[in-house]
Amino acid sequence: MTLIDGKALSNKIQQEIEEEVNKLKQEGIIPGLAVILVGNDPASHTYVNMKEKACERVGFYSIVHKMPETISQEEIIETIKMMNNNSRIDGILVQLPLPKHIDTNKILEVIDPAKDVDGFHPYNMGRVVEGLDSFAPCTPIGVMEMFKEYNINLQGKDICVVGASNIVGKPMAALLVNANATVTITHIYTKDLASHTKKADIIIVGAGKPNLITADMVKEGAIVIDIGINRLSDGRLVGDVDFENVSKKCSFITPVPGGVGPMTIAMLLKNTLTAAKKRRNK
Ligand code: L34
Repeated sequence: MTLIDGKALSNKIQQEIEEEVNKLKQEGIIPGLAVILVGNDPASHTYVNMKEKACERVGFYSIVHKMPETISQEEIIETIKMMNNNSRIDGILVQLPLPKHIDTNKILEVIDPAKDVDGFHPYNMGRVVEGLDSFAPCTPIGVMEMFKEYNINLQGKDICVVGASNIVGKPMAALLVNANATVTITHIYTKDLASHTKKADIIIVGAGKPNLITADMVKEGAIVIDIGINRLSDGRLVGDVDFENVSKKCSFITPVPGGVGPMTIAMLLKNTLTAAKKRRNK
C-alpha cells in the first residue's frame, strides 16, 4: 500500500509557485487574491487562515474581507463587484458555506469568470465539462494532480465518485470523464452504495460522513481518495473512509489530514497565479 502524501506534493507545488512569483515580481507583477469570509464558522476561519498564510508564503498579495453573519446579499454582491474592478486583485474567492439567508448561486455568478479561481462560476463549470481551458475547482484538480504525481493512469478505469456536490463530486466526475475513465456518481439517494464502490478500481469520496466507506465496500487493490474532512467530538480530524481497515486492501490511499486538503490550497495558489498571468497576457 502506498500512502499518497498530499502535504509533500502541496509543498513541492507551492515552492514552484514561489519561484515563478519571484520572476514575475522582477516585472512588477504581484498576484493578488481576495477572500470573502462571512460569519463565524470555525472551520471556515481555519481554512481561510491557511489560505492567507499560503499566499504570504509564495509572495502573493492577499486580503480577507470579513463580514458578519447578518450581512445582506446585496452587500456581498457590491463587495464582489468592487473586487472585480480592483486591478490588484487577480482571484476572488467566497468561502463556503454562506449563511442560509444568502443565495449562494446568485453570489457566485457575480464573480468575474476571469477572477474565479475557485472555478465555481457556471461559465467555468461549463467549460470544465466540455474539457476546455478553464478554472476548475481546487479540490478536484488537486486530486487530478495526485494521480499525475503517482503515475496513476485513469484511462478505462472504473471510478466511483461518492457525493454529487457542485464543488467536488460533479466537477470531479467531469475531469475524470475527460481523462477517459468510466465514472459512476453516487449520492444520498443511491440505492446500494456498496454495489457501486465494490466494482470500482478507484473510489473518490467527498460526502462528509465519517466511516462511510468501510473495508467490505472496497475491492482488493483499489485506490481510495478521501476528500471528507470531519472533526469528531474528541477533536480528532477524520475523513469519510475507515482508514485503518480500508488501507489494508488498497494499492494507494490518501490520509486525512495531510491528503487532499493541502492540495486544495496548492491548487488555489496555482489558479491565482494563472489568473494573474492571463490578465497580463502571459
Ligand atoms: N469557496 N469554499 C470555497 N472554496 C474552497 O476550496 C472551499 N474549501 C472547502 C470548504 N469551503 C470552501 C476548502 O478550501 C474545504 N476546504 C479545505 C481546504 C483545506 C483543507 C481542508 C478543507 C486542509 O488543508 N485541511 C488540512 C487540515 C486542516 C485542519 O487541521 O483543520 C488537511 O490536512 O486535510
